[in-house]
Amino acid sequence: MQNRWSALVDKAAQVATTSSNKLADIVTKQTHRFTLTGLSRSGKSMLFTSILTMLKSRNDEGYVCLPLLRTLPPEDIIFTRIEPLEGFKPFPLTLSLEALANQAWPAPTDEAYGFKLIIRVQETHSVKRKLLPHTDVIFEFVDYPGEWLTDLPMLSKSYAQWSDTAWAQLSSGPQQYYAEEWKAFVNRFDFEAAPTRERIGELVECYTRYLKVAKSNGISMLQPGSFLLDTSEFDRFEHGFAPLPSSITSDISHPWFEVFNAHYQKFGKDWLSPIKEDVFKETEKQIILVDLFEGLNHSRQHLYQLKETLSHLADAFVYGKQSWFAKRLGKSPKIGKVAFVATKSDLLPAGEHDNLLALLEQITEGARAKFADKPIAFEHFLVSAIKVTDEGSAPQALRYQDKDLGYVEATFESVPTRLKDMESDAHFPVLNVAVPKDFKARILAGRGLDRLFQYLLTNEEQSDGKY
Ligand SMILES: Nc1nc2c(ncn2[C@@H]2O[C@H](COP(=O)(O)OP(=O)(O)OP(=O)(O)O)[C@@H](O)[C@H]2O)c(=O)[nH]1
Ligand SMILES: [Mg+2]
Repeated sequence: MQNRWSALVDKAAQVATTSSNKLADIVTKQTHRFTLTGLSRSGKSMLFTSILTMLKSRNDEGYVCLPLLRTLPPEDIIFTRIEPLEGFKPFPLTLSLEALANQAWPAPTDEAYGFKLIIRVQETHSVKRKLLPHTDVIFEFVDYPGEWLTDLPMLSKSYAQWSDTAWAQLSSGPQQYYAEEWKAFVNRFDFEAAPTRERIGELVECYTRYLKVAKSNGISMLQPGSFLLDTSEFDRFEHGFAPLPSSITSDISHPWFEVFNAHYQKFGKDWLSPIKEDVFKETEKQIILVDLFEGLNHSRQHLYQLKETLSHLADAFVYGKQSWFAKRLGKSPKIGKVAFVATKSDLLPAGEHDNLLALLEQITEGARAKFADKPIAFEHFLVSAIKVTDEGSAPQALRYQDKDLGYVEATFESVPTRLKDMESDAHFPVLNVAVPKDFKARILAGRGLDRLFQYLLTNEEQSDGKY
């Protein structure tokens, strides 16, 4: 109990040289920045909506029986406050709640939003309490379109490297079936003719069509993801590019190589670099949200594809890693922490959660292997930002409101815990659930948020991924 805040209030000691009278008025501030990372549709915005709704409910209605902040007894919290985050538009909570009230899911995110959560905690340790009665723990949260994350690795690749990789990728795995039109288009395309604005536009539009079709079919490794966002400020009509066959990318004097190379550089410099600076700043702990259901719903190949994507993006996930590691290694023996969190766990009966967790651990294997030589502790756990299902008549069953708003029951087979156990042509049907009318109560019934907060707030280790 006494040490609960030890990880957070270490800094208090730094100011303990001033007289204690003055210190009684001082509120120590500690800012922790967390960007919940996750691919598009992984559940970032819904999770933010839930966190904010829970906190508001806690403040406005004194609703303390939340799973949230179980590690933080109400008597230790003087207040929680939500404030805007400088440099960011406020998170559109009202819009999200309006959507939910209309039984629709919040819209996909198309730009960056932020908010600050300030938790003023009472110092429980008697000596420190005398000196520093309060500590403001400030969390900065940033939400962003998942497509931006997918693009970050492009910053460390040349156009030719990116193009060759993207071409190889779209020619393999389940995505090859969605790339047929694009490849046929390129085969017919006359690269001898000059790259006019119009012809560049045609090529870029055809490639973007591939990206869109592949995305709607559950493919995650799609670059540039920014082209999928019609609101993107990067003008893909003016400065777009696409991967080209290696016969062209191997000739740096080819006019099409020259023009796409120039556009690619501009994309990196004017669009991606500022996003990386502003949104993907260095953070202390990493939380990576993973949606396993899209893959389960499609095929084993889709899950392998997700595993590959996470591994490709591993460097982007653990952003700011250079200085992050240096700082941690240089100043303290603490190790870095990365949590992989499978979202939407309410879509499965509780009895299947262990299997989902095992699958998550398998999907992250490649990403974790990339950091085998780094001092990082990985955690895996499950979360549901909202619980849209109810228990069914049997342990393997769930009840829910389907799209036609009928209240139905579904019975589940066991989730495959190993990818190789899943038959190659099998898929695991995933519920298509409507947002229930009592969405607010269902947000408060979300699972795993306490675990998430505990992870953010303390340095305690957890031994398993269950809530
Ligand atoms: N059952 C269930 N579905 C969820 C939950 N969270 C999200 N979803 C579903 O997943 C979809 C995507 O969630 P978002 O929170 O919008 O995902 P995101 O990561 O913000 O996606 P982008 O904004 O596109 O990057 C939602 O529209 C819901 O259909 C959850 O806790 N339970
Ligand atoms: Mg979003």
